[in-house]
Amino acid sequence: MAQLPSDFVWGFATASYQIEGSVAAGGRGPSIWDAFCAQPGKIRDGSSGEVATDSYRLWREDVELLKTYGVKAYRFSLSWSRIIPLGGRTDPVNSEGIAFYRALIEELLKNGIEPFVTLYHWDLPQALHERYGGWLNKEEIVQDYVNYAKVCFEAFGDVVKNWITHNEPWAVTILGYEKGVFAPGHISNTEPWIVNHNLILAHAHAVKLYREQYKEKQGGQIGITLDCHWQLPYDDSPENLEAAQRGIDFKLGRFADLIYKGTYPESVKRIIGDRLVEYTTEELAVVLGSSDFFGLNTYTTQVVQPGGTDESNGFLKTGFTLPDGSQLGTQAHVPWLQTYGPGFRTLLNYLWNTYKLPIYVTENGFAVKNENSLSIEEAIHDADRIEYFHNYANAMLQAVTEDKVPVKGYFGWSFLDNFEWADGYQTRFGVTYVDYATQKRYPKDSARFLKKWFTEHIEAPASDSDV
Ligand code: PNW
Repeated sequence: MAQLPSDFVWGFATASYQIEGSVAAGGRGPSIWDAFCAQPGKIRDGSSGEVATDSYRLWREDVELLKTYGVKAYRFSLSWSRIIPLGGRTDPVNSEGIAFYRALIEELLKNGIEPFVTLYHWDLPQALHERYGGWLNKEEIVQDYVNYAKVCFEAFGDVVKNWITHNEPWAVTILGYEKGVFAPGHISNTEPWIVNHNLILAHAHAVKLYREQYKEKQGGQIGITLDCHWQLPYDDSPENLEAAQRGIDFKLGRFADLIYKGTYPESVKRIIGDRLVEYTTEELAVVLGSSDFFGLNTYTTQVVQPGGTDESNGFLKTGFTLPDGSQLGTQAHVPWLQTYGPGFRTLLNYLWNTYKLPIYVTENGFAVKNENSLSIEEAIHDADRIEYFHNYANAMLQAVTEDKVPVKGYFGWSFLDNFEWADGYQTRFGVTYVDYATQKRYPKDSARFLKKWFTEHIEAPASDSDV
């Protein structure tokens, strides 16, 4: 049977604002998500991350559960405003916040679980947003982000060997500053490109700092996580093939081509014109090559054609219907997701051939349609999520063993049902059911499925006698 190499890491992912709760405890300062949730109408069920899965208090129990899932690694994010409540480089560091994450990291390591730590999963300190416009202010935000990163490298770098600077800049720029559906809720056609620039610069300067001052003595790696849906042309006509490439350029290339090739994609230059923020030569020198690996979040494939009205995707019509009228795969609870493993395999090949870096799949997962209206007993038998993971895990296995794409790790999204941003608590992505009334956790069948799948599909380490 084909297998992944013995050093392949796998586990589950979460993010601070989606699970921690205790937003006012332990000295934490507010983030832009606290402020966004407080505005009426922004979150579908009127909820917020105020309690979430209560993991700030239940973290020991969470680590115990992770251990029973047999994971090798756990990806979580640090809350910037728990560590520096007001966020800035001259603001005080909160020792209680540091102690919280330190204890979590040590507990993971004690249980043989390797931490993958995201510095920024969207919860900007509200104070920085109010003080100078947050991500819109290059001079300030780059320095403050780098200072925050430095505090984290100092506090945790002796035990954390895997760092992710940003989670999905696409969501921050497009959903936060173009469409206004994520914090801070801005609607603009210029701001996304300013934020695009500043996020990449902040990332690149944090990586520069890590490489110059920490990498050697701490021995870790650092990179960025970008997200992409594979873009499947509706058919083989030249306009649809061209549209698919444009879709990749607008979703991924706007970040990846800068970081890995030092330029914006041609289609982005053509359509956005002088709203693109040019990089100075000095800036480009810091940005180019500023990631040790390719961090990938991916959930689905879109069928694309030209002729749409949405500039943010390069004017494409996107859907899931194929020319014969059939659907690509099983529909999830969220409208943007259907199951389609072959697209994942093609995407992994595309990334390897284009950017030539080892890949970590830092998120991949599925929300079962209407899971929230089922009883707990029904919900834990999550057949559609198992079908999804079965498809995607096997597609990845083929990419690694047959196509020779160096995928080094895989994280299912998510460890727990949690606060699904603007969807609130109605959309459940977890392999663990969370009963929000009691905060009790119930493993779903998909958690057992992945444990078994990875046990069977990772090679046993070479024993002494083989050496
Ligand atoms: C990711 N889309 O976000 C995030 O990293 C997670 O925090 C989140 O919970 C998870 O996916 C599930 O949504 C996305 O509109 C947000 O295509 C939006 C999209 C995709 C991913």
